[in-house]
Amino acid sequence: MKLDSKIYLAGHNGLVGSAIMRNLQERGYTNIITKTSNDLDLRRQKEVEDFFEKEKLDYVFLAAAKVGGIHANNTYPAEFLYDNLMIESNIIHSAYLSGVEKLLFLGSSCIYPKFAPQPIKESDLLTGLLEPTNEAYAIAKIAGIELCKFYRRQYGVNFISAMPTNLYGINDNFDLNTSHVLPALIRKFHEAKINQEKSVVMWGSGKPLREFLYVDDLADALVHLMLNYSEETHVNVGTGEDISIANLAKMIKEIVGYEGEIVNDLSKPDGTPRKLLDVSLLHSTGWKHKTSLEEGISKVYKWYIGT
Ligand code: GFB
Repeated sequence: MKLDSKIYLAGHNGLVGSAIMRNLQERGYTNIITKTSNDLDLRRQKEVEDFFEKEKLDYVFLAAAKVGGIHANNTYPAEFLYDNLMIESNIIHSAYLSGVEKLLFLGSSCIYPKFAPQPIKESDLLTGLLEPTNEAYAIAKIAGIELCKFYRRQYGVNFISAMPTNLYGINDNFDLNTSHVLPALIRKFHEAKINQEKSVVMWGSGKPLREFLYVDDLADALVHLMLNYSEETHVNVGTGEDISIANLAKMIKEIVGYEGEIVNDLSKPDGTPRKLLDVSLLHSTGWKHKTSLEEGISKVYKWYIGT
């Protein structure tokens, strides 16, 4: 990828896309193409094919997706399946038709079986049943990986896939109904501190274990893979370390400086008990994360309160 290569960044306004944009700009890339969803609806095949045909793109980062936390996934499975299938099918097929040099597709660690052995290896894909709360999203993302794999096998194109663990960072979604746990808890503790509330509600038992990666580290890994990795196997991207939701809540509570209690809402689902990624393939390509969880949460909290 040359500094003036024509790079299409799909999903540039999102958590991941905006971090990829920062990373590409820091590295000196100058020809980055973006489109808002008003200008280009990625679910419409004709619009996407015409866009690729007209633009003659060299590289594609496929970071556009319908995403959300456990509640959103569980409540809107039709949209999570349909929107994601359409977006990835249209982009991957159009990239093939228009001769894109390399494409990177982004999945998610929820593609793996609910009870996969830990830490989860790339080869554990499709070896067991999925977690029901995010089955629709997982099926869509598995289809995306398989599209890249089979287009590569049948047509010889250089399409690769990366599977990030749970992400967080600036530009995250802080809407309590649709967000992931980390931004939700930052918001809840912050508001409880300001309003001097006695307690903050944590969904579920607090026992599930999750691995969290700072999104700027993810973006750096993705650009690294675009530059250095061209194999069929999708690559797990994570830190290799996890934490219980209860301990995450304690950490965020401390960083925010809230002094009240944490109470459980057991009517909310726990989801997968654990999804820690095996990151040895990623490390073998020469990349490792830099930001510790505490440091990352502090950065996001500072950004959230606007300092
Ligand atoms: O981050 P999260 O929504 O998604 O929830 P998943 C992680 C855990 O945190 C669950 C608990 O056990 C939640 O019950 N939790 C505690 C909370 N308090 C809260 C809260 O206030 N808000 C939220 N959202 N959770 C998603 C998948 O699963 O992970 C997606 O649904 C995707 O498909 C994404 O893979 C990365 O980690 O359970």
